[in-house]
Amino acid sequence: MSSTNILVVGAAGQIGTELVIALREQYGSDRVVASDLNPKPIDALANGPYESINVLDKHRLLEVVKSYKITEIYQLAALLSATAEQKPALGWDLNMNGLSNVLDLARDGHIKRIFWPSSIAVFGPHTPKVKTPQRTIMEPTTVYGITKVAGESWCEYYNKRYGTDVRSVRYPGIVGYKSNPGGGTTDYAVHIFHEAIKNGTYECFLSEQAALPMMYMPDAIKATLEIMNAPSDQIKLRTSYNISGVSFTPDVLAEAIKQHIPDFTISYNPDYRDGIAKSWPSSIDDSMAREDWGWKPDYSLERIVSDMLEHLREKAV
Ligand code: AKB
Repeated sequence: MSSTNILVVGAAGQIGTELVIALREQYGSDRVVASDLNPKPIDALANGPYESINVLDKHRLLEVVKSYKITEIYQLAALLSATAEQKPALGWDLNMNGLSNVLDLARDGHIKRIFWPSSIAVFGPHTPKVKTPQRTIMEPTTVYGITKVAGESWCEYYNKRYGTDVRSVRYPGIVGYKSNPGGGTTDYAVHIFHEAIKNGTYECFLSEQAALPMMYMPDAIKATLEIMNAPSDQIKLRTSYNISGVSFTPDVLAEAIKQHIPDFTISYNPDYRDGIAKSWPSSIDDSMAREDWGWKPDYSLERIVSDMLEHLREKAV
């Protein structure tokens, strides 16, 4: 019988919610502890153990790790790109010290394996934009991106110095219907679907040509589970792997939605998030993830759009 006991920190967020659902399917609900700041779980997390944890409180983290005999932590608690620009000091503190606290639990022998997400935000305006390679210029202009570059090196340092089994992927923008994103530059690509169904129109905070790498949630969950389940010797990079799904502009996404909702209209009112988007790649080369642990996405833009609309319509009735 598996002796894996999992703690997901930041479980009420966009990816955390769906990851807990998938992990509970794989390991059984009792073995996956969801945690977030809220004292009570959101509905989607209520079918298994839940603990209120602030990842900056290392004593509380250790208490929960010991009481559930946790072996693996998925550390997802973070301020995303847009929110961190509003609160840079908190962004730095939460994103760096949250990671450090979890890495220290592994260094000190309390847990065996860590998943920590990096992001396309590690790249910056001087990075080659198209098919951005795994190893290239990384000069991010956002505090979020800076914490992700530093965090990647911190993970690699712990792996080399203490043998910490930490694994990571650089998520692009994630599109999904079960949970809502919060505080990201790529969030428009989820909001647009909700507004298309509810009001038939959407005002976009990015400009129409802001091309960004994106991925459907099932692919993001698949990548996360695959990298965590891969044999350790296949994980040759202990910084973080580029992974790629699809790439599109708001304009192209709107056109794809119009194929299903012909009257749908979009208007553009770009704000500071457009500046962030312009500093990021438009597409990603993920050949190292493909070679090392067999990564391959399943969803095209057309499939994402029809699946999103179908599920959101079902939810609306
Ligand atoms: C964000 O927009 O901040 C995130 C990300 C790309 O990491 N979705």
